[in-house]
Amino acid sequence: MTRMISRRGFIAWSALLGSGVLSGVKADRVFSAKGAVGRNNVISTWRHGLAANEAAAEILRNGKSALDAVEAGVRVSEGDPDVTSVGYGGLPDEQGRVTLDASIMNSKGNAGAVGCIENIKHPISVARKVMEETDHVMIVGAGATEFAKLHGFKEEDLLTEKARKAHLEWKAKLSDKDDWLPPPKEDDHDTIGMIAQDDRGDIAGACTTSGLRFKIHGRVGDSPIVGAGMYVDNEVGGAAATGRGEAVIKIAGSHLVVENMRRGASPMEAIEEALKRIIKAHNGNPEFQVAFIAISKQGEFGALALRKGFQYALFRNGANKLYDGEYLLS
Ligand code: SD4
Repeated sequence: MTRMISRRGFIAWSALLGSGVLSGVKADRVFSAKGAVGRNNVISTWRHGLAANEAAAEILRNGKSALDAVEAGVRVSEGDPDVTSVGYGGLPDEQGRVTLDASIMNSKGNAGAVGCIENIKHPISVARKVMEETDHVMIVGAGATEFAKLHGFKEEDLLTEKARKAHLEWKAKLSDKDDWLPPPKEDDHDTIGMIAQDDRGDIAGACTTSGLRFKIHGRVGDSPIVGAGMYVDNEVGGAAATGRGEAVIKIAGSHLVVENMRRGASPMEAIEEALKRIIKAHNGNPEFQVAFIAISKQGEFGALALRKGFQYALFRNGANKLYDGEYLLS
């Protein structure tokens, strides 16, 4: 059943957040007044977004740009071996190879991305190099690793013992009943998408992932595709996605969220409309998770998922908190 978040619902939702009732979290005014440009705000996906937000906030406190903040922020998840869907420690593809996707976008509308890169721990920084050192947007596969090495990145084995064992176990259980894209378990969707707004009100975004576990070798998801996994327009806002990348790519999800905001939708309304496109495209009942986070230029926030279980981390007014995401399908 689709839960309707009507305009009235949005008002009630924001009132709940304001009163701290929702998720048992004491939230201050999450939605700032229209016209008031937010300062030093960071939103990111999932629980590991908390540590990533801390790193991003530290950069912002030092007066640096939203771009520096999102890069530093998501690098924390990339470097954490316990985060099994991002960077080092990410679960491998069907061949046991860890292949990573990442994209970054600055407030000037420039973007860089890498797809299916191997043996490089911080693909987000390679994506930034693509943006700043070339006139290309995206480099993939062996070319991306080669590009990274030429720019001084160290080649290293990213397959942890935990990830290797998980792959072996998956292989041992292989049968013709296996689904290449099985429904998510709670801990399967951990891509980090992050949108930050700095002291000047400028917005930047980053998204980095090892993608779907045990995917077909060479599969690239939404995360490195500018406009799908992440998008920023500094006049309007930014958005990032997590979950089933194929569904996000097909609606150019993050771009759609930003364009909805351009037409006057709040971040929550903008996300709801995008998610409803996915619901419609899957006969009213997509059997997977997708969630978006968004920040508007005015410093408003939104985070919404198709299904229960999504969490996001929000750094605002000096406080960094984890929230349970609202969702549309029950
Ligand atoms: C992908 N969107 O590769 C990513 C997966 C993901 O949390 O978000 N996991 O499709």
